[in-house]
Amino acid sequence: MKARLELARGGLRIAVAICVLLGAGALAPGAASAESTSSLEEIYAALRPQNLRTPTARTAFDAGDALEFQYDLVNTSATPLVIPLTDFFGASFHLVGSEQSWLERLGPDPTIPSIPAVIGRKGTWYASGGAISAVEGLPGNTLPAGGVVPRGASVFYSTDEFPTGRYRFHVEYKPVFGGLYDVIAETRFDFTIGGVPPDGTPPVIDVPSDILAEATSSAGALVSYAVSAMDAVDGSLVPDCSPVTGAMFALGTTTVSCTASDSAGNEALASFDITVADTLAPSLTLPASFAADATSALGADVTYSASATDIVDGATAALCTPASGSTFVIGDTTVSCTATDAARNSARGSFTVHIKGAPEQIADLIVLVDGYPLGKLGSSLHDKLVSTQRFLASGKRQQAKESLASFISQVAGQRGKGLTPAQADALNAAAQRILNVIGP
Ligand SMILES: [Ca+2]
Ligand SMILES: [Ca+2]
Repeated sequence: MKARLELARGGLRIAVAICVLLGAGALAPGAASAESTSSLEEIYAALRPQNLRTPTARTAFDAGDALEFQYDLVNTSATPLVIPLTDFFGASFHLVGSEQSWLERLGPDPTIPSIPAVIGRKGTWYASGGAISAVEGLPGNTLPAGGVVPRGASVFYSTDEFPTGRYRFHVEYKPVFGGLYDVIAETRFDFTIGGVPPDGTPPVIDVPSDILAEATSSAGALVSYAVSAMDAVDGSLVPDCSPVTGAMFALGTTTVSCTASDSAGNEALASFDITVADTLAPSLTLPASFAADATSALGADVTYSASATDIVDGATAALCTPASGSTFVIGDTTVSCTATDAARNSARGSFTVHIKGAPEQIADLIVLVDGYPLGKLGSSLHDKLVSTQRFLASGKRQQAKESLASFISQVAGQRGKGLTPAQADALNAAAQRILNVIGP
């Protein structure tokens, strides 16, 4: 099959010839009848264009030379393709696909001045002009895994029009099957026009300075970076880096290695380090300062809750002095706490515990008594507590204890009378505790 298409664009004459070359030996003739035929989807999915080349293996052309290209359709699946005798409609089977090709001028200046719209950088030009009947002769044959159907797609350009330089010719092959299958596979070929000297200089990769990132979990941190590469001939290139930008980087230092290759195969390497560290201290959770009543002359046993969490380490011990459960002496005690993560970042915090001695507790007790509606009892309970206060203030402990004992005795006598049992019990408990605090 041979199709010829001629296009005229801006005075440029382009002739395309697409011919199918049935390669001798590429196809094993037919003992396929015993095998089940491949589905169209399998056939279209397996065939890919590869090995784009010029017939004479030339990669360098002079102005005026005809450019001609060939490629192969290769069975890229791991199993043989068994081509059916008839197609979906019962007609003689043939593959239908389309080819799309374009020419790209490589290097810092991608323009081809005299051929503006047709073959600009990435400008597309449909070499096939649409559907082609590609593989006549295949029905009933088997194409083994890796087997090739040689394809000739010859494109003739008036290379007089081309600036000297490096070029890349692309061919896309798009199998078409009722719109059901829509995959494009590409092959490409680099060549020069006009005696361009070989490019022996690799690209230059621009990598960032070493990066320090804060860990956001025990897994490390997601870190993004920007890398670029420039080649004197090919222009801007996209480097290939590992680990990729945006990846999770573990705690510690990871070297990111980048490579970039130009169209002449010169490779550049560059690297930089990403260090993920935990520099943030744990977060302490401490109680607010609080007060408690002494239960003896020694003070009171106090328990409290202190904890810490760290972004990286999770729950972290909070170490406090005095420890929870210690006996706190009467007066103010500062509890100092620290929490240290595995990276030795420390957080510090403190709170105050105030232990009330006898005078303060008596003052509280007076407030309590004064809050009760005592009626006939009048101020006798209040007065006994005030006396106790005065004796304590003047260092007369025995008299203070006697006054407080008298208070306790009156409370007991009024239980269920001038005082409710609950009131009497509360006053008695406080007074007994104060007695303990005053001591022997
Ligand atoms: Ca280069
Ligand atoms: Ca930390």
